[in-house]
Amino acid sequence: MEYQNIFTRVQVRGPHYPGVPIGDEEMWRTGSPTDNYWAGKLGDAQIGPIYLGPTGVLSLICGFIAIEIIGLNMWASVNWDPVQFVRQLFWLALEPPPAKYGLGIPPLQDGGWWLIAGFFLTAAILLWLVRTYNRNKALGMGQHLTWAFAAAIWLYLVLGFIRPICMGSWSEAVPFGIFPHLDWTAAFSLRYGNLFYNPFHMLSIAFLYGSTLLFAMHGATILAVSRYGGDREIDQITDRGTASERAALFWRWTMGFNASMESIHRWAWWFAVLTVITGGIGILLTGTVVDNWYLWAVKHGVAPAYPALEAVPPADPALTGAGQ
Ligand code: 07D
Ligand code: 07D
Repeated sequence: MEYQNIFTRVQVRGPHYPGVPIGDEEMWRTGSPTDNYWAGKLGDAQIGPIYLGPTGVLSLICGFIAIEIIGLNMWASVNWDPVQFVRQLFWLALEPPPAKYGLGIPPLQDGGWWLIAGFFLTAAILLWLVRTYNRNKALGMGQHLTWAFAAAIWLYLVLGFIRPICMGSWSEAVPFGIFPHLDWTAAFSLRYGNLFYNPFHMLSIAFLYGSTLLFAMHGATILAVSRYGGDREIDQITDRGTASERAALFWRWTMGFNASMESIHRWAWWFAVLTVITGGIGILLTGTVVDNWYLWAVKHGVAPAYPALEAVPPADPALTGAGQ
């Protein structure tokens, strides 16, 4: 059968394939496969069977409990009015406890629900990490996905768990809510003297931007040689005149250097992973080691100091004659 890629209007419809045999664990692989037209537009048209397994099921249950607690608290905050719940959903929040409780257990209505929801969300995420590990292992794969996910979880844990513990208060953590978590992000930056001057925020941004650049370069390069089968990576790696060689030559001719078919994926992995690793370091240092990133930057010659206010008194309009 002729090979089709995502830009053709023909959908790939092979015989359904459940995946390699997994012996005793077969019972966890559920659902008979179906074909979906829209899934076929984006990738493989076959949906399922999915492997849930004990950690998958537990993770979903914990995630459901977390969302339920968050949602019900938000709904309660608009007096159980369903219309206002939907209308104000993006603005509603479940806030962490106020500072007076420190790391203690607060009453349910005053941050207790936040703590419980946080526990279940974290359990869900960690169980999903274990599931990622197990599925990679079962397929004989490396653990690159597990480590990458763990890196993101590092930032998540710094934001909502590790740093609040270092600061001695849950009130330092992020609220649940769409816009409230953005307000928290902006307030955090202001409170600690402008996060732009945090060198780890700078690094994180460089890796984030770098990730989009690498993704664009790699995606575009492979699509550009898909007419030579470049998307079928394996048989293209060593041969002369192949898609791979053209892809490599393009970059060597353009900038004198080219990644290899393997190393480009290492570039991508490291950039993505370093975004959240450096980010987590930056957040962990904030308020614990550095109180004001602007003053830190002035001290280290990164930012210019503003003139001291009292050195430049505002001109008195009565004396300058302004407005007369
Ligand atoms: C596209 C993969 C799919 C994932 C999606 C997100 C939820 C939340 C809400 C229960 C790229 C699923 C969303 C599960 C459900 C409730 C109340 C990934 C893709 C589609 N943020 N953030 C968003 C989270 C932090 C910031 C959007 C999570 C920090 C800014 C979404 C976390 C800071 C902006 C979201 C988290 C921060 C956003 C889109 C956890 C600093 C935006 C995310 C667990 C890093 C953007 C309205 C997306 C937006 C946005 C989720 C943490 C800053 C709601 C789950 C505390 C500045 N964040 N965020 O597409 O539109 O990611 O906000 O740490 O502008 Mg955020
Ligand atoms: C949040 C990792 C955790 C997510 C996990 C996934 C689920 C399930 C469900 C799909 C995103 C959980 C999954 C729950 C999903 C389904 C079904 C990764 C997360 C485990 N900043 N800033 C960053 C920029 C400013 C601030 C990073 C730019 C201002 C704070 C990034 C600008 C102020 C924090 C970045 C800018 C400010 C950050 C995040 C520009 C606000 C952080 C990297 C151009 C006024 C975070 C060190 C990331 C960080 C962070 C970019 C501006 C505040 C590089 C481009 C000055 C408080 N900012 N920022 O990948 O690490 O997040 O900082 O202005 O905490 Mg910033």
